[in-house]
Amino acid sequence: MKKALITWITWQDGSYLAELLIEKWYEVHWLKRRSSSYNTERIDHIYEWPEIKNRKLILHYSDMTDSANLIKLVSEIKPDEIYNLAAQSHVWVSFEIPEYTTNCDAMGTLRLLEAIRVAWLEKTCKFYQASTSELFGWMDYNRPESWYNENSPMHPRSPYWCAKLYAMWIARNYKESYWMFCSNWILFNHESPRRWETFVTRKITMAVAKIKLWLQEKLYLWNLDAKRDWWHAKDYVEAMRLILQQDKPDDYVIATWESNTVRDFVNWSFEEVWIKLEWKWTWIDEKWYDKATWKYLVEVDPKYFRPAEVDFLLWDSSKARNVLWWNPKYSVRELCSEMVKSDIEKFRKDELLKAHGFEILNQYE
Ligand code: NAP
Ligand code: G4F
Repeated sequence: MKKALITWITWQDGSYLAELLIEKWYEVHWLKRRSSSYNTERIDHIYEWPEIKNRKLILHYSDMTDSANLIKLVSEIKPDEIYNLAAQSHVWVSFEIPEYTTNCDAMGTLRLLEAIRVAWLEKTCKFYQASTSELFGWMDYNRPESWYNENSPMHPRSPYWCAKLYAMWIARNYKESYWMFCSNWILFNHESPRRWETFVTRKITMAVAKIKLWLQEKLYLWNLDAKRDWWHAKDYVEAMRLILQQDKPDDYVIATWESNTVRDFVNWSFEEVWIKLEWKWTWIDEKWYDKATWKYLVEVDPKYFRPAEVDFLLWDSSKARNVLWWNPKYSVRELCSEMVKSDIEKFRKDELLKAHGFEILNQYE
């Protein structure tokens, strides 16, 4: 049985990856940092699986800022594969806490690589680093040849991306210096019902669900014209696994070639609940109202402005498709629909629970 170490599975990618690796008969070790509130709702169900009786999902307390603990764990577990997913991954937040973001995302990766060396696992342990598409900064809309690939020049535009750039290069450096198996995966935005609540897609689908259920009045956003290549996180974790099954380490761009605006995602989400939006310019910004009721539902709030923004990127992921035979299965509209439905379900249950207690909830389920 292969052993995998995933640095954190409490959120989106880690939870899907843990499911996938357990299905493939891995012994999965996962790291969790201490929290004063429960944050394991995305993985609690795995412990209920019948398969888990014969397979293993093992928890260890740790933190990417604690070198001694990482060395101890890697030496004890002796994993065959490490998937480094832990990060302070919110771009806007990284402008507020740049030092912590660098400590966790950049130095944390270095600590983990050193832990592999201290444990003498350089030749046996494969290392996967979750890198990000926005390392490349701007692109020229009008020049298709400027689509980015693994070798394009980089220009990160936030403390988070600067930290991720370091993490990517230190992994490349350890590959060249110590002949370690280190692969970087340069990812575009991937989303799901398990996405953290303040990323734009989940913020939108949660707001749409709450507006539909009369629990919220308006949704506040900012740059509605920003374009992203959103795809389902389930498609992406399959690529993660494939990257570590290759004979040689390498870096891969993972993207889908499709790009849509935040505005599109807002429209699709409201369409899921049969609300048709119409927009209107005021003297300062735009507002969107429900065509049927004339109620304003979406507005711009400058609070969310970023000191530097990446408006648009296009990616060339032909290497991943040709070498890994990776092809996404979900479309962006399916993703949006799944997220809205899941949020409606979630808030309905929460409301039932509040109103009638656990007895009714059990009947509902
Ligand atoms: P996420 O939802 O933000 O989850 C990040 C995980 O890192 C959480 O489980 C969090 O644990 C943990 N973490 C944060 N600070 C930590 C620390 N100091 N020590 C240990 N763990 C810590 O991220 P995601 O969307 O699943 O993405 C996974 C990885 O892919 C991240 O490295 C991200 O930067 C990268 N990535 C994601 C995307 C995307 O679109 N999703 C795109 C490109 C790259 P807690 O639960 O304790 O907070
Ligand atoms: O959902 P976002 O916050 O994601 P962003 O900044 O693209 O970063 C995500 O994807 C990266 C990979 O491409 C990852 F590296 C990173 O860890 C993270 O997972 O914002 C998407 C776009 C941005 O242009 C943002 O300015 O939506 C715009 N936006 C407009 N209004 C908003 C909002 N973003 C957020 N979070 N909240 C808003 O109200």
